[in-house]
Amino acid sequence: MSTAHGARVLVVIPTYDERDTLPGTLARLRVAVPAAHVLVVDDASPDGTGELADAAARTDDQVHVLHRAGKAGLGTAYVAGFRWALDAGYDVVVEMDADGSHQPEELPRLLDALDDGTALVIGSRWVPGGRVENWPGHRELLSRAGNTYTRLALGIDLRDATAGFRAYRATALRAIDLGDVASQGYCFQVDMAWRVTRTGGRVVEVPITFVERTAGRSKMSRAIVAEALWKITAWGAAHRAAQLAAVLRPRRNPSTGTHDEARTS
Ligand SMILES: Nc1nc2c(ncn2[C@@H]2O[C@H](COP(=O)(O)OP(=O)(O)O)[C@@H](O)[C@H]2O)c(=O)[nH]1
Ligand SMILES: [Mg+2]
Repeated sequence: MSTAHGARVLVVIPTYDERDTLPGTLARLRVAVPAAHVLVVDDASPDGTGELADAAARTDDQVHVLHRAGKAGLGTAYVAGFRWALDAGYDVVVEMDADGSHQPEELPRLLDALDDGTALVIGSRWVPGGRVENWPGHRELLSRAGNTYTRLALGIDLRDATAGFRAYRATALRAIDLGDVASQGYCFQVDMAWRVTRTGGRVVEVPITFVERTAGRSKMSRAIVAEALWKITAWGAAHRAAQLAAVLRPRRNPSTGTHDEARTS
């Protein structure tokens, strides 16, 4: 139930057609972090992943399953998992893919980095020491370019804001209005990191080795990339406009009660 530090940890694993990858990931996770509980959020996978998860839950009371009616996207699957975790009173909530790209053996390092002063730990491919294994060149290019664009557009100092291997403090999730998070895919990861930052939470990146899946299929699509591009552009523009408005806003002079001239510095 609890880690060496006494925190109750729930690992949320969203699945859609992962029958070839989920059992191995679950088995490795239970060995790597035996105290952690697991919640599989399955979207009625046609390949029977949900039934496999139910079978695991029947023999292991630390494994739980949330069934949803149909494929509704990674973002809403995580939001549903986060709500479940907060209702059940977990202290730490982990995001992890089913497909083996996020290695359960690296989770203890993420949890160790989640100290009292940290809201979110991101397992990062693009900090020194982080790397990818067997990832197609076009995926690496997309990830690197997407992260550079995100950093410039939003002005956040994260090397891998789109990464999906993460540990949140429950208090950091409670500080966010989850009902307001409508993004999917990569955009969801950026959205959450940015929300944590704006609510004053500290975000830390630790290096990981991301391993390309050896079974099953990626659900990444053009629509997911397009959503990330237009939303991050819109958020960045709104953020810059708000910053500019704050600089230009007339300031009240406390001694005279009158407004000073607009300042630009
Ligand atoms: N529940 C749920 N899980 C999803 C959905 N889309 C993707 N996933 C899961 O999210 C994780 C990451 O997806 P994946 O296709 O590997 O994306 P990639 O790593 O960017 O290629 C995997 O465990 C998928 O099964 C969805 O719509 N619903
Ligand atoms: Mg994957």
